[in-house]
Amino acid sequence: MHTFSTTAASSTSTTNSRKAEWTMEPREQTATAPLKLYAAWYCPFAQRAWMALLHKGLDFEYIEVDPYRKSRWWLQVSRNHAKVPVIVNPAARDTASTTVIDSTRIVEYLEDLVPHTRPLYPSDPNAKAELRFRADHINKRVVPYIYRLLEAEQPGEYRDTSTAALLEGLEELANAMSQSGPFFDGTTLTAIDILLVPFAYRIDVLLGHYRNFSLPTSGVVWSRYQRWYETMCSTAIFQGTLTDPENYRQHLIEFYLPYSRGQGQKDVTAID
Ligand SMILES: N[C@@H](CCC(=O)N[C@@H](CS)C(=O)NCC(=O)O)C(=O)O
Repeated sequence: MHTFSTTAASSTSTTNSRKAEWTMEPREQTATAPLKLYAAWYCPFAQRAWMALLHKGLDFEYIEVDPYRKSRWWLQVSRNHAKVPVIVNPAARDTASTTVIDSTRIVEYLEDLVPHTRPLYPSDPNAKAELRFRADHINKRVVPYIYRLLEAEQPGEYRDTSTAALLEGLEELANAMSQSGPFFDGTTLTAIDILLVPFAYRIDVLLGHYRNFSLPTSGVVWSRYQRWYETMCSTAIFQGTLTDPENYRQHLIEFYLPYSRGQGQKDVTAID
């Protein structure tokens, strides 16, 4: 059984028993009520938002939903986007409630909310622009190819081109990683680590299982990537998002079986 129910009657709020472990006294939080994170346990995009919340030590309520059930309630919560993650910052005395959709925007929003608490973006505008460039790279040149390769059940051109594009996109990232590490940009964890690791994990677990895919191991660049990946998987904020940690890997594999047969969500495979 998952710690988090995946049946998720869409209006059910799941109060997690481990919540106390994740929440720290917010230093800069503006709203008095906790943020609401609408998420799904298997979703790498939601994992980004969750990790960022943990990193920032913000007080939040985790609400498990089935984003594919387009109930009126869910459409209304998600501003008709109907995808997890969604963050809602409830109305406070002098502010209206705010709803933020899209994982990359959510990470930025959490930074803006508490910029001085364990910053995720560099203050230097040039370094920040560089980080955003890498974030776009992950979203456009890595993520779609993971889903493409996952849905490529039959060997052939689609599978081969997806594999090649994924390797190319990842190698470019690995080349840009700090040489001394352990994080992407050096000694401090930044947004780029959070944006990448949920997908690095799906490459390892899902593509490893369904496509017998593994990354090259030789050479300085791939060793760097591997070291980064192991570091990130061992962080408390990554581990803290693995619902039912001992069985998470297996549950993920089971959940993505339809995807591996070409029956998954299509828009995640789209490329600009
Ligand atoms: N670009 C979005 C993608 C989010 C996304 O596709 N989430 C999936 C679950 S992993 C979802 O909610 N799918 C529901 C649907 O497409 O109907 C983000 O970064 O947050």
